[in-house]
Amino acid sequence: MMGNAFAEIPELMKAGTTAAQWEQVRRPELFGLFQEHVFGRNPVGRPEGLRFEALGEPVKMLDGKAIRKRVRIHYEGPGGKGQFDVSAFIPQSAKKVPAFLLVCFCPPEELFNPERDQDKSEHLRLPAEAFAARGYAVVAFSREDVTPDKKTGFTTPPHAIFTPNPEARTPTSWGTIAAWAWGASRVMDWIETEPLLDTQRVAMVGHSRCGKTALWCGANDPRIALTVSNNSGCGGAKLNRMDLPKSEHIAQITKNFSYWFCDNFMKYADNEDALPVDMHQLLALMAPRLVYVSSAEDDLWAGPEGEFESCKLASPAWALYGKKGLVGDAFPATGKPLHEGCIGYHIRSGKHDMTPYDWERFMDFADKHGWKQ
Ligand code: GTR
Repeated sequence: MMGNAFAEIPELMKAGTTAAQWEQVRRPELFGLFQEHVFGRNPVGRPEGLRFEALGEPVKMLDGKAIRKRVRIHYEGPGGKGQFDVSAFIPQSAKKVPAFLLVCFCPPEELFNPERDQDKSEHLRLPAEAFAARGYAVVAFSREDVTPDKKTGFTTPPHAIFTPNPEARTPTSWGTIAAWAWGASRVMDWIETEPLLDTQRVAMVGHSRCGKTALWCGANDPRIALTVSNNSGCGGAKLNRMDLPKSEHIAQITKNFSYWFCDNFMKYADNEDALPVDMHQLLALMAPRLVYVSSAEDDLWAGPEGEFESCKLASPAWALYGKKGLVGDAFPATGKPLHEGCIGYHIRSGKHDMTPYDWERFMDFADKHGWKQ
């Protein structure tokens, strides 16, 4: 794999595949390959005893332009009980509000702190005023609240609840990204109970390792109408078979973060060509729903060209439904988003991050595809 050339990319589908064949045969086959070789199989979907506890009364924010609600999600299974928290920032509106379901890095209660003061955490990069003005809610949870970002996480919930004996893990047992994505679907379960939110217009969003999580959640959960992966790179939107020497490869990600994936994924370190799938096929699992991929110019570790090529190669899945995937063949200029088709893409200047610029583009894309209030 040299000089930006592609190694042979696994085919998305055979010529002549129809939408029905895609849904009944090819999509399930691809989904199964991602379970078996990349992320692992979830032992549970919506668990028994799932319940939602309101944490206090809703609090007004931004002079009453929005409210913040806090909720604790409780669940149980063979190995005991688990819980994690959600913070929802919901603009005032006469109509049901579309929402971004955000898997984030800090405790969610820090994100929409009604005082919005002090610390340096990611909440300062969440443009609350813009969300309120444009009519978008943000429902956030912290990935570490679902399961810790370390290998020992397999001995804590939800792994310890649904796979109680870590010794019994197999090469296809779910990894940490799959558990985070499972947590996001439980947040979606809560969203479905919240009358202020528009359950038909929920976008799953994450940055970096959480961008990988967003993609796996979108592939698993058909209720996610738009999946946004920001700077997701290796194990996310970036094609593994594209030779981008400065970007992260499977050998590096499995050395540092083996537990994010199922054990089978380790087999593909320095052996990308043997992996039966590549990441354009992950994006295609979302068809005909909306997908958005965003890159940053200085984020060579995530491989912007590889993220873009995935969008191009996934696009025939949308054609099966008479829709357009990515519209635009050439890698776009920085700051010139591609928003025409059902797959959106932009690259901004700057480093690995998710900034107000990125959020504004996600909202532009959603607006363009009929989510504008
Ligand atoms: C890096 C990792 C990337 C990306 C990033 C992040 O260290 O190599 O794959 O996920 O962490 O999540 O910030």
